[in-house]
This record gives sequence, structure tokens and C-alpha cells, in this order.
Amino acid sequence: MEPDYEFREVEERLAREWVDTERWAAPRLPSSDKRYVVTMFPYPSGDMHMGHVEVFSIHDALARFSRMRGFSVLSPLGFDAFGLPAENAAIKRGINPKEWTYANIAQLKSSAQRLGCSFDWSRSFATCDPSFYKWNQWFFLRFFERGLAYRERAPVNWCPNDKTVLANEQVIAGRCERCDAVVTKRWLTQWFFRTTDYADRLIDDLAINVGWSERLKMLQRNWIGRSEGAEVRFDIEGESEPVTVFTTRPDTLWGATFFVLAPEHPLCDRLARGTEYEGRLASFRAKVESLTEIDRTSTERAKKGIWLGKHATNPVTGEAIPIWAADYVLMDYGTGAVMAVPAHDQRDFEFARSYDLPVRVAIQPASGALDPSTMDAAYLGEGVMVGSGTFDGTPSDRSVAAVTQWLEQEGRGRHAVNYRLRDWLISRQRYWGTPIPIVHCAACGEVPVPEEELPVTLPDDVDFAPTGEQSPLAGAHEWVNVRCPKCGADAHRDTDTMDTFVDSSWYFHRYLDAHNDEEPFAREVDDAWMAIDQYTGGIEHAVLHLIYARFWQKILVDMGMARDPEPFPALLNQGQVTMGAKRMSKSRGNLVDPTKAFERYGADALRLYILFSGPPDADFDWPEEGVDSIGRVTYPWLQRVWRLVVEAGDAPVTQGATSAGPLIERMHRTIKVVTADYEAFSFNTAIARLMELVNDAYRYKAEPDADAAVLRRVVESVLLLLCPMAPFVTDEAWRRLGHEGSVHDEPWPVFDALLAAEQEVVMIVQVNGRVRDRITVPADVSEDIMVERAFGSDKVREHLGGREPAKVIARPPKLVSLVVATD
Ligand code: ANZ
Ligand code: ZN
Repeated sequence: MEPDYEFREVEERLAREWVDTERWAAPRLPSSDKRYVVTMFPYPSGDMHMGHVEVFSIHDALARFSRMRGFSVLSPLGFDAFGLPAENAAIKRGINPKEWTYANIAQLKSSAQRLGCSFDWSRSFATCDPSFYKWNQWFFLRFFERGLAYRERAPVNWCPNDKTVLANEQVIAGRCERCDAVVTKRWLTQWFFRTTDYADRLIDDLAINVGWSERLKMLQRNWIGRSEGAEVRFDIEGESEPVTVFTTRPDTLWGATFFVLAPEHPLCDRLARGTEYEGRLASFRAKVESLTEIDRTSTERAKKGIWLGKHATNPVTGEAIPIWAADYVLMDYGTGAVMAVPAHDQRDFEFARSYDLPVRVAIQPASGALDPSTMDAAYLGEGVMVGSGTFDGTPSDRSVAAVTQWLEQEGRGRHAVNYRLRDWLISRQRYWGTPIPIVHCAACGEVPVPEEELPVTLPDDVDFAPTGEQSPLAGAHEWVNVRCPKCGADAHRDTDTMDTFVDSSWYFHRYLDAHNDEEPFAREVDDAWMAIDQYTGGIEHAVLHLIYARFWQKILVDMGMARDPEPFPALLNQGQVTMGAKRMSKSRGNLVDPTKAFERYGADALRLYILFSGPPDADFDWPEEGVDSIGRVTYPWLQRVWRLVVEAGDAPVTQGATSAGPLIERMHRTIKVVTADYEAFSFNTAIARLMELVNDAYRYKAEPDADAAVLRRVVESVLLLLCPMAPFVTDEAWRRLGHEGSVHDEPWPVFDALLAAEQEVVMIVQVNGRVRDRITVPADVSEDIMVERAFGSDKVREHLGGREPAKVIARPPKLVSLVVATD
């Protein structure tokens, strides 16, 4: 007897061969219809884990499937190598982050190769390569020229543990996304990219992304948080200039009974200066500073505030209304100033009740009169305007537009749109990132590093432990102190580094021209390969990475460097691999190590196991027994496929058409449905169909008049349909069948529509030997389905009369016979 399939020898040999021959390198320009498929590049924090295996298996099956269908496929992989984890790990070990990072990259890369991924390694890079980050700096300077990069003193999110600022997107429920420390606010001078300029396009262009889930689009829309309303100007006691508020409800202006400023608002200082309120303001501010944004806006918390001793004038009633500073008004939303309408805004209502401020109704519902003295919540519903002069009676579906128009005519306000989205804060006070290519000169200000001096490389000999508000780079005196490129005077480099989301915003363009040292990428190759036809990655990037990359893409279009307004119109979010419903991690001790799986069962069995576990977007809870569950499921099945190949291998190589028969028809149907399964990312059902076809082939083989040529034909189809998911065993088996070339160079099998059509037959159901019903079923119906359909028949049930049959005989596909005891 033939020995079992020796997966280890085959996989190691083929994996090496594929790397040595650059087997999956794509041409510079596509040679036929293209498919650019990208999986979000990994962060090399160690070796490969099951999350990588999952997304790589899905991605690679799609890449290989597209190749077989005749597309020119580009499937690259690089490494997202800058950032805090590398730096923290290096600090702990007392080595340079560079060493740690490149060692991890080498390991991750070799594991991806061992897994049999068909990545084009000739285009690979790490974002910490100076040849990559040079272009981050180049882009930074282009943005700077265009006014899209600017430096400003602003209150920023500060993580006291990581000792760096965080973008709004990196603060989750008031805590640092990475280390979970409570985030505080600090005033620092920082670099920003002007994402808010693109807010409308970021919303509108979501319509282009037809291959996105509705959930993802909603997450982005909420994040951008477009809000329409009006800006209204209020005169302030003792101020020469009026102050503007943003409101979504200008129609409630007649109900504004007080005026509220964010405690950080500079106007608070001016109003309180030199009065008894000055000290109170200072202590109130100190209290508010310790609150997170979540606390401040929470509906559960009692709102706090202080009167500032001055008044504003309600522009429509002419009434003097008190000016308060309150914690629930945020400095960085709208204008940081609010007209408070307690009758119709819940936060204002609660505040008014706490501090005994007047409530005045401006919108009256049809049901009856709202009474300010008895209301226990703000009224947010429909109605008509009341107490609003000439506007009285205007219904609330027209009131906002009507009042806005009038404010514009009167010159007291204007239509306005506000966004929750903030400009992207990109500077970090950390070592392991792209240095910002700016020199600060006392005379010339912010001076760009001349292009021919790029890249500004990271100095190696730095004490890179975080120091506080200053980047560790500030301590690298030789590196920092330079001459001003403009006037030659003593000057110093900017010591901040860029947020690593800068890298991931455009890396997929760099793959297209990874060795270009004249420009980030040539327009010609970008037009030829972009947009990405299929992007895969985790839903955790729903806001951060996907917003920034879409923003960057729009700038590229505006700069004439790219054509497509959206970079990835189709996106698949894979689920998570867990164990005991918890994320796999070393510290939890629930890690299933891919290398162990390679050793015991092979990469093919591992890939199939993951793909077979369920739909790709569902989470998969790995069984407690760990890696050995592969040994019960996909490993023995691959051995079974191999034995079938060995036995079919004795038959002559298929010449032309094989006579049709039930097995050949089954094969055509399998090709049809498996093709549709691949198109729908439904790998688990594809594998299930292939398992059935293999069972049928075994059954056929046992028949006395089995035709060896038929069997061979079916086995070959199984290999072709399986090879994108299990690339090693299928390639070896293909050669074993006597083929010269590789299975991966074969075209995707086509089915014969006639043969694939479901044939139908009429099944007869007998009860105690007499025909009771005739039911149409597929010609290849199984016994189980036959019996199920027989019991489903009303006529049959009537003749059973509630009795349980003593005997059930099914003869596929035409007869079911039920025998019941007669009394
Ligand atoms: C008066 C008013 C009356 C309001 C009413 C609402 C209802 P969104 O939808 O989130 O954009 N607001 C404005 N700036 C604020 C700030 N910096 N901090 C806290 N609240 C602020 O909400 C806009 C509304 O939130 C604005 O409309 C304002 O209250 C408040 F019946 O103005 B409104
Ligand atoms: Zn200068």
C-alpha cells in the first residue's frame, strides 16, 4: 500500500520553491483584466497568530481563485512597523526598536510563506524602512504647502502612561486605546492634518463603496457626525464683538433663557477678570479639567456650572440673559458657546432645574399646552412655534428653514454645518516613527527640510524612553541642532514623529511601485492597478484607518496623483478567532500556535480548518482541545483526497469528454455551486460540497463497472476547486496524476450548464403497499430528504392517521415505502 501523504516534506519543499522562484510576482502593469487584492498589513509584534492565519487564508483563497479565472492578480504584503508596541517592547529589553521590529518581520514573513500564501514578496517593505518613510515626509511637505498640515496650540488628549498625545480616534470611552489609562487634556503645540476640509466628501463618497456593509458605513457617518443648523450672533455685555453660537434648532431662539460657555472658553476669563467671579472660575475649571469628555456629556451625571456675573442679549427678544460657564459645553465642538433652550434641550433643561433658571416654551405640541412649571423633561417632539412673534403658528417641519432664512436676511446669523470629526492630530512625542521634516528657525519660523535632504532619518543613538511633553528626539543634540535651510542661522529640527496611521493611509499605493526612488509611486502604475478590488481586514479599523486612508486618497486625487475617489470600494471584515469566547493571547494561555499546526497537520489542513469553521465574517471559537481539533476534521479528509488521487492516478490521462453519468453530473453541479461559493466568500460551504463529491467518488469507485476515466476526471475537478484553499497538497497531487505543470497554472474549471442542471424525478410514497402521493424531487435526492418529504405530505399523514410507521424504506430516488401496524 502507498504511504500516507507526507505533508511536511511537500509543504516545506513547495514553500521554498515558491519563494526562490518569486512564483507569485505580478508584472509592473497588469497583463489582462486586473484584480488588486490587499489584506490590511500586519503589525509585527511577534510571530504569526491565528488572526493572521484566518485573514491570510481568506485573502489568499480569493487571490488564487482570481488568478485561475484569468485575472492579472497583485497580492502584496508589507509590515506596519512603527509605533508604540515596538518601542515599549524594546525599552523593556533595552534594545533599539529597530532590532526587535526587523526580527519579528523576518519571523512573520517566513510563517506567511510556510502557510503557502501567494504574496508578491518583491514589493514588500516595512514602514520603518527609510525608503518608505521618506515619502511620508515628502507628503507632509506637500500637505504643508497646500495648507493641509498646520501647527497649532490646542487642548489635546494626553495619555499619562504612554506619555504621548492621542488622536480623538485613539481615545475610547475616555481611555487610551492601547493601554486603557484614563486620558487627560493638555495644551500643547501640535501638528494637524486638515481632515475637516474633507468631511463632506468623506460622507458623500461612501455611496461609491458598494462592497461595504451598511454597519461600516453607519460607523463612519456617525464618526464624521455631520450636523446641520445655524450660527447665531449674540451681543455680550461689555464686549465690542458679538459671540456666535452653533445650534441645530434656530427655531427655538425665542425660548433661549440663558447663555452657556465652555469653561475653557477665553471669553470666560475676560468676563470674570477683576470681579468676584474670577476665583470661582479658576476653581471650577480645575474641577472640570479632571473630567473626561464622556463624563461631561453623559446624561447620567448632574451638570455643574457657575454664573459669570454678566449678560448676553437674546437677539430676537432683546432680553438680557445670564451667561454661565458649564461643564456640559465642550470647547472643541461648534463654537464652544451655546444658547440654552431648557424647554427643548434635555441638557439645558436639567441645568435650568438645578440652578433655578427660567424655562420658556417655543414649540407647542398639538396635544395641548406645555406648562414650564410642571414639565419634567425637555419637549423634543413636533408642534408649532409659539411666543415667537411673527413666526407663531409655523409648524416644526418648516420652522428651522424659515428662521434660518430670516436670520440671514436680518444679518444676525447664517446656515451652518458642524462636524464631530476633528482635524487629525498627527504629531507624537515618541521615538519610533517618521520624523517631521521641519526646521524651526527663530527668524524664519517653520521651514521645510529641502526635498533633496529627505529622508530625515531617525538617529540611532538616542535614549528613546519617553520623557514627558518632549519627544526623546529632543535629547539627540547632534541630530536636533541644524542650520536653517533658509537663512543659515542656528535652528533646530522638529522633534515629534508622525502618527503611524500616516503609514497605513497610503501603503497600498507604494506596493504598486515599491522601488521607485524618484516619487512615491508613478501615476501610470497607480491608474493601472487602483482601486483595490478586494480589501480584507478587521472591523476594529472601521473609523481610524479607513477614515484616514480615504482622506489621503482624496488629497492624492486633488494633487493629480491618483484617479479614484475611493481606495477600497469592496471591503470584507473577517471575524475574530477566539477560544472560550475570549481573544486568543499568550497571557490568557488560550493561544493555538500556528507553527505547532504546521508541524502536526500541515498548513493546508490548518487553512482548510479555519475556512471550514463558518462564514468569514463570523467569529470562530476554537475548540478547547486546541490544535488537535485539526486532526479530527480537515487533516483526515485531505489524506482521504490523497488516497483517491493515488488510486485514480493509475487511469489514463483524460482525453476530451467523458461519457456523462450521475457522478459526472454531480461534478458539474459541484463546479457550479463552488464557483458561486467563492464569489460569495462562502468557503465553508464550498468545502462541504467538495467533501460530498469526494464521498460520491469513493462510492462510485466501489461499483463493479466504475470507469477509471470518469473517476480521474472527477478527482481532477476536486483538485482544481480545492487548490486556492489548500495550495500544497493539490499541487503535489496534480503532478502525481501525471501532469507536467502546476495546478495553480490551470484555468478555473467550467461546468456544462445542461449537465449541471438539477434533474427531477417523481417520487412515489406508499403506505402499506398502496400509492398515497407523488412528489417531485431532485434526481440525486438523499434518503433523508426523501423520508422528510414523504412525512411532509398531507395525504401521507392522513393515511398514517397519527400512527408511527414500524418500517420506513427509501429507495432513491423514486420510492418511499411506509409500513404501519393495522389493527
Ligand atoms: C439650542 C438648542 C435647542 C439646541 C434645542 C438643541 C435643541 P449636535 O446634534 O450634536 O450637533 N451644542 C452646540 N455646541 C455645543 C458644545 N460645544 N458643547 C455642548 N453642546 C453644544 O448638537 C448641536 C446642539 O448641541 C446645539 O443646538 C446646541 O444646543 C448644543 F431645542 O442649541 B442646541
Ligand atoms: Zn531661518
